[in-house]
Amino acid sequence: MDQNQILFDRSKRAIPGGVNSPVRAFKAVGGTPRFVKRAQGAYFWDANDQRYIDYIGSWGPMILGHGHPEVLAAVQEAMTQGFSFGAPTEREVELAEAILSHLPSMDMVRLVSSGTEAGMSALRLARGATGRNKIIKFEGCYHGHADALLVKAGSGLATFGHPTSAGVPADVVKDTLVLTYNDVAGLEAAFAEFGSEIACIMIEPIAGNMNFVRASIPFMKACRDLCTRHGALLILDEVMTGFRVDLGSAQAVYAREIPGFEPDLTALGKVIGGGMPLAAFGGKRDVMEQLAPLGPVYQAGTLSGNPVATACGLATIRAIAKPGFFEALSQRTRALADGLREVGQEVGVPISTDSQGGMFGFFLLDQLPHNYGQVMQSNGEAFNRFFHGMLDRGVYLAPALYEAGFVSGAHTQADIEQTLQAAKEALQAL
Ligand code: KE4
Repeated sequence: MDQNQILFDRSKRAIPGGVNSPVRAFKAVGGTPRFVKRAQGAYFWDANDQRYIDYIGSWGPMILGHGHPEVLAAVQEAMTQGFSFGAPTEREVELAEAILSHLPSMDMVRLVSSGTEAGMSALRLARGATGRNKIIKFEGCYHGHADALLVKAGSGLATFGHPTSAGVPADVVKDTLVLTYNDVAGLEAAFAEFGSEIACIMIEPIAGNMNFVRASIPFMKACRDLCTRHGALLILDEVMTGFRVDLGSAQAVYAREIPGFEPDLTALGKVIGGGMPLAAFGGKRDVMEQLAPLGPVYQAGTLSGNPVATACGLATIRAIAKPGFFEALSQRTRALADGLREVGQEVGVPISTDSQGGMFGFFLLDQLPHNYGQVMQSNGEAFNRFFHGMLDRGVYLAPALYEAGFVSGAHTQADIEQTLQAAKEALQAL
């Protein structure tokens, strides 16, 4: 009997859809979700004790691999001192200082418990600090499930969004403008029409929720310049890319191409928690000091800065900051991305790929897409067959064509070679 199916049937009686987050249900790709029994390094074992090479890594947090000894030891030690206090601790300060030491754009940071909370709080702060209501996001970018951000593009170019979810009143999204990613003209037109009313742009600098789509240099420069010119704030949602694509996050990648580039606010999550519920948002002092208890923008959280989660995050950041870690991770991830493209060429299936640091993406398209519409031209059926072909060969990729993939410091060259061999066989069987 398939223990995954048994658990899935049982779970569906107690939990909606059998999962605590929709993407885990395999609805996009079909089939039975794998219930993870345990994980170690680059691998996890499912309820049938089947081993998989894990390219999800909890959707980004497990950059060191599962069960890294230094992280495990730090968490075990922290637990013996107490699980949660609802009072400040030194380790929150240490983690805040560690984050700030790698992100020169940030003067201050506030810890929260999820990426949704980070994005939602940064958005409220931007509106509170500017006194404006309108916000700009881009189709294909996901910033968590706060109401104002669950929006799809309106009918026309600079029209306001419509809710993507039931339960979100139209009033809540009436000030959310959804534009096309990498469309400089569309962004300029929106600022020409609404500039003095726009509180912020919120953008994934490398859109991992479109699998892997980079903001072009001209587009990111336009985001920065238009915000500066019109008194709006630029918020980089680096929940996925933060400490994942570079030790300085994606903003460091863009600062190497755009002299002086800095966001006003950044949302972080995933890696900075090392797998525990911890996220953050931060930015310039004059903006951050608008937050309670100093300023008028309220934001709070019972488990914010949780002492066990901060131990996990701090140990993770210290480990990835060691000399050579990111160079080795980037090289291994690039080898996977380049290898997938080469295997596609070899078997005659066009695959375009890209990677930055420990994050990669691939598309069953002969060209890398630059926006959501182009991503969705991918052959979903072929992707699903490829996904299951890889799963059957012990390789766990993201169960949706619009999701990114993640390599950890624990993935070996042998794992990459095994993955590429599996990809060749899975593509040949398409
Ligand atoms: P959480 O609330 O799920 O911690 O973070 C929300 C979020 C915010 N911003 C970005 C750029 C994100 O990628 C996310 C969450 N990412 C998804 C994966 N695409 C998490 C997986 C899931 O929803 O189960």
